Amino acid sequence: MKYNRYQNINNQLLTPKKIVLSAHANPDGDTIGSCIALYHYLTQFGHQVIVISPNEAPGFLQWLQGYEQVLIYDNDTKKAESEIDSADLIFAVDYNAFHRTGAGLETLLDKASAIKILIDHHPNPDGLFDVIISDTSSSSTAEMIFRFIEDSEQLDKINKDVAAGLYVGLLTDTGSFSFSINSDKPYKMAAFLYNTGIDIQAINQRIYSAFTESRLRLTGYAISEKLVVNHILRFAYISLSKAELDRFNHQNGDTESLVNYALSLENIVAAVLLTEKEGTIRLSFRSKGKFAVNEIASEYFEGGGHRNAAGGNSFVTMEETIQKLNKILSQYKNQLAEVQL
Ligand SMILES: [Mn+2]
Repeated sequence: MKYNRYQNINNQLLTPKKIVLSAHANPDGDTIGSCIALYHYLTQFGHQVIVISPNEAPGFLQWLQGYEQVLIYDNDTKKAESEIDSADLIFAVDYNAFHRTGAGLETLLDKASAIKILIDHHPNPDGLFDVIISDTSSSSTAEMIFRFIEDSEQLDKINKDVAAGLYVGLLTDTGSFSFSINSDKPYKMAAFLYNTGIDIQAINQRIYSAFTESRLRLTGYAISEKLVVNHILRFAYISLSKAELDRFNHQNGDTESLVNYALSLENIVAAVLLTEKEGTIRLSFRSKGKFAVNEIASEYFEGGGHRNAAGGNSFVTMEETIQKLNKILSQYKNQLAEVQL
C-alpha cells in the first residue's frame, strides 16, 4: 500500500477497465463534481465508467453534464449490485471508508472483488483499499483529481465537462475560495479551468443562486428563530426538528450552508447545525482558526472530518443532544477562548 502516489492509479489503468466511481451519501459538490470529472476524463481512454451515488444530489448540482447518467443506488439497487459485482476497479471519491455510502451500498462495496482505490482528502482513510491516495492538506478531492491528471501529463484531456466537475468540487469545498486553502494550487487550478472556456459566472449562479422558495424561507426561519448564541463560550448553534424541516418541505441539501451563517458571527469560534432525520440527530460542525471540531465529532458523536468542518450523529433526543453538546463545549472553554480571530 502506497500513499500519495498517483502512479499507483495509472498502473491500474493500462488497459481498458470496467470502472465504478462511487460518491458518499448525501452527496455534495465535491464528491459529485469529482466523480463526474473523473467520468469524463476516464472515458476518453476507452474505459467503461459508471458513477454510483447512494442518493440523489441536491438540485443545484443536477445540471452537471453527465449527472443524468449517475446511477442512484436508492432508485435501482439491483443495477448497482450488478455494476459493482462486475467492476474491475472501484474508486471511493471524496470519502474515507465504505460506511460513508450508507448501509446497503457499503455491503456491496465491501464484498466486491474489484481493485479498490481511494482518492480523498479526509483524515484516517480505511486500510482496506488496495490503492490509497490521501491528502488532508488538499482543499478538495477535485484538487487531487486535477493533480492526478496533471501528474499523468494529461492536462489536454480536461475538456469543458471535466473542468465543470472539477470547478464545482473546488468552489463548494472551499466556500468560494474562502477556506481550506493551503497553497496557491487552488487558484492556479481555477485559472486553468477558466481557460478551458467554462462559464464561471453561470456555474456560480447555478450553485449559489438556485434556492427554492422553501429553502430560502427555511434559512430565514433558522437564523431568526432557531439560532442560539453563547457569546461567553464563543459558540453558536441552530437546531431543526423533523417537524420544522417538514414544515419547509425540506429537500436534500437545503440545510447545506446553514451552519456557516452561525459561524459568520463576529467573535464566534465554533458553530453547530443539528438536524433531526428519522430518529437520528445529524450534527454539522464548523470552526475558525486552530479550534478542531473533528476531534469533538469523532470523540463524542461517532463522526469525523476536517479540523474546521466535521460531522457526526447522535442517537438520543434533540434536547439531550443539545445538553450534551453544551456540556462538551464548556469543557473546551479555554481552547475556545484562546483562538485569535
Ligand atoms: Mn471534499
